[in-house]
Amino acid sequence: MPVITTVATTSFEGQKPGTSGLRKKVRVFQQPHYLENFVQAIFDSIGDGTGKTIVVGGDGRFFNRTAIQVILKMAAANGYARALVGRGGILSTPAASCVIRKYQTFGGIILSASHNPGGPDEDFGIKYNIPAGGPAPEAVTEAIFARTQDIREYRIAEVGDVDLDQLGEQNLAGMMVQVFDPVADYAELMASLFDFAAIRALFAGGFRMKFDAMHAVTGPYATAILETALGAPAGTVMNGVPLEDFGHGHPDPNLVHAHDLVEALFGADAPDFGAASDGDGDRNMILGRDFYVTPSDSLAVLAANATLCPGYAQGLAGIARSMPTSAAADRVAAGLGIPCYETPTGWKFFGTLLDAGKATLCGEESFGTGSDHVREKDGLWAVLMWLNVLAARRQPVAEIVRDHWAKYGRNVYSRHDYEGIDTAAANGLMAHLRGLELKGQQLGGYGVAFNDDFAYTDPVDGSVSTKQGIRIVFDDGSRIVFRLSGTGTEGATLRVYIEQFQPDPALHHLDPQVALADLIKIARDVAEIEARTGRTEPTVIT
Ligand code: G16
Repeated sequence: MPVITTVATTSFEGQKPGTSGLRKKVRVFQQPHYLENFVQAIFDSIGDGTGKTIVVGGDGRFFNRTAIQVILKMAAANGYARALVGRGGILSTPAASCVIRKYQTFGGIILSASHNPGGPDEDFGIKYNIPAGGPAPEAVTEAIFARTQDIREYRIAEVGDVDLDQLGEQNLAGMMVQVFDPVADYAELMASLFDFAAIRALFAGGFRMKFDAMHAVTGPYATAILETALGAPAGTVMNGVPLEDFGHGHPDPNLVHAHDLVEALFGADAPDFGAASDGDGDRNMILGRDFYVTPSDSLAVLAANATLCPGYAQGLAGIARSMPTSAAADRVAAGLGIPCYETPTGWKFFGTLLDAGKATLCGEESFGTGSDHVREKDGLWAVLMWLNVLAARRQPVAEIVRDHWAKYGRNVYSRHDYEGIDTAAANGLMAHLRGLELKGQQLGGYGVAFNDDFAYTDPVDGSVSTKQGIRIVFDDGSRIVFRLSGTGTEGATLRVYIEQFQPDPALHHLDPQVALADLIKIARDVAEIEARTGRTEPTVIT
């Protein structure tokens, strides 16, 4: 007989979910009871799981398998009837969302620290997604956090481990564990949205691409879809085998960390198209030959071309973007005569808009793009949508983007990150900005229209979120946004977002760092970045 044990425990400080779940160093999660407390807090907060089904999987990083065994044993002890687990413990974040929705489960637990590095000395994370498939809204994460503070016990089944590599059903202390192919349902969904025949024809005609899976979760998905289903030559997928430490890499698809891909696309004999995804497969970076597409522009271009894809042929109900994302998508929405919503940073804020049918496409400057097909951002989906557009338009990526700017104007945009700064200094800097009253003042020749701390009222459920980023908006519509990252695990990361609209096509070719130089200086000065953080330069510029 399996033994269900109730284990006495005491609460840990700081189990507060951030922008996307609880992210900490692996060593923090390895403390006795640390993971168990948080998992029990999830189970206690989401309602009675008796007889229900839960999805479990992760991005394959170090501690993924260990955590999955614990979660399964705790799910069994908490009365769940069934758990769906990706083979090898692998499940990308968008695929988890797909499976949660398709099989109408009681949500899912996803193990990932996204784009943060993995390994014994690196990061781990855990988040709960609701039955609609999306990240838990703030009311749920707050309930989970509150529970972690008064937790006294957790329940776990004292049984042997599940064989995570064996497809099929296994009984675990009375709960049925079904180990399934993590790619199949997701691949089927993609084939229903995009013109696979046209993309196959594109590859058959000699079109060349590189997809950098960064040794993270998308390797198996990209290989199955791009190479097997769509006929891209073997080797199109680079770094396609998921590794527990991502091959010592930092699985963040940006110009700094996806260096193998950047070298290929900006080097001699570059392929036509390049893309990368992150640790858990929800982010994407899009490159053309010798050309980088900002995530903000990518959202706008995809929105403007969406009807070329079968899944979006009926048109879009609306577009949603996070506040720090550029307003390029707003111009497309205006052109299409559809609404554009501005939400706080975090995919969870798109959920209500998608559920209510108010938005079809969503995007964030942080390399996130997605649609109402799931309730997470989706890296490979964005790549396939680009491929569908390329197959239909038969133009180079750079030309498509330049045509777009010529039609709508260019929202010149850049993000400067100051990573790993002292937390007290970062909080002090934000408090300083919050205290400024700049309206009507001149900063470096720019008149300030207003400054505020962004607050959002969800138009569907009325929930209010405050302190979502400092905005300084100038008379010409240019703006600077400051916020602290909610996904880091060490010190604080200051993000500075700089944007200026450029209607003149003769100036569209300018390097954003040059075009935005005045605003960048204003940002550094007004926030007193050097004096407060000791940093003279950002660590990452995208
Ligand atoms: C998470 C959220 C995203 C959000 C990003 C921003 O991404 O899911 O919606 O835009 O964090 O992070 P930060 O607070 O660091 O700016 P991911 O890919 O890390 O899950």
